[in-house]
Amino acid sequence: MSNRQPAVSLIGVPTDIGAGARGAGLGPEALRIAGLAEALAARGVDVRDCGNLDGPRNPWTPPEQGYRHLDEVVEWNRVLMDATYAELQDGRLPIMLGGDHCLGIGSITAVARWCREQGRDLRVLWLDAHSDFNTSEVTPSGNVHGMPVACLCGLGPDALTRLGGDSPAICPQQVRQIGIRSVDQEEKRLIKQHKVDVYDMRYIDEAGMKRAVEAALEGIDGNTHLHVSFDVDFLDPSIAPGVGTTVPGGVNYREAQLVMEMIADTGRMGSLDIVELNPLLDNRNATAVLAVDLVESLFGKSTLMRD
Ligand code: Z70
Ligand code: MN
Ligand code: MN
Ligand code: MN
Repeated sequence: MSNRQPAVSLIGVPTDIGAGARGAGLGPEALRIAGLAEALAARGVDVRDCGNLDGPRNPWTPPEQGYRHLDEVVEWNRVLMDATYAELQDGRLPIMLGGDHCLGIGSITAVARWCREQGRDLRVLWLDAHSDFNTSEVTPSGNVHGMPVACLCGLGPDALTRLGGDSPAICPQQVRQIGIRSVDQEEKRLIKQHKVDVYDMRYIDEAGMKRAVEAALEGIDGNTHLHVSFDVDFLDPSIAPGVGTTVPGGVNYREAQLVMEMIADTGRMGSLDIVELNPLLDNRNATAVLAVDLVESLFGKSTLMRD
């Protein structure tokens, strides 16, 4: 085992503030119980568990002007942005333990700022059943976990698009989405208008996961910081039932392992989100155990010794 592994920091964000179902706030503890820190340590990774961040409770109220819980969403993301930035400054690879996917705004805003300061190129790999590109005008739910990519690209309320000061935090050309199979009607129009690069399930069926990942990783080099935002509903519900919205026809076990192994092979992953795990809907923590298994592959575990 090599010592080329980066030191990692686990940042627990126990909230379902942007979700459509309660329970994702229990995700960080479920991932810990599934042995995330121990699995990474066993691979020679220096692991710091920063514990859980604190933030407002979920008031579970209906949307106001197209957003549910906007003030609370902003507060959680502000706290997460600061924690993520601090770990990056400390030379560590932050792993955000969600929590719902609205938290991608805070983590990626921090990563984008850090990359700008370091002169690094940022590429965001969005592994998800959903595109998460809604705005308050078109959202069917008001749930901010359906909006983080749009917010990061400058579409959304100032409080979220300007979380890090500058807006946009990233541009759509830096994003690659894989596993997509549920996009709302108006959201599709926005995705096309902003030219987000989407490798949906049809692409994966026709071309194969290998081609999808090769295309998504094309152009990265030694100066690239790769941020992986892993929404657990990327996976097929038959293997990952513990998510708020199951969408059939998802990524299977072997495809998921391949994605993670190909990312590991680049050696460029600099930050990671694990989001939307909902232990209340899980089957004896199986989805958390699978997520840990996949993270091990992200950190270089493969069937055969390749190095
Ligand atoms: C739908 C919305 C969503 C989960 C993201 C769903 C969004 N597009 N659902 N992640 N689990 O309400 O915006
Ligand atoms: Mn810390
Ligand atoms: Mn998502
Ligand atoms: Mn999703």
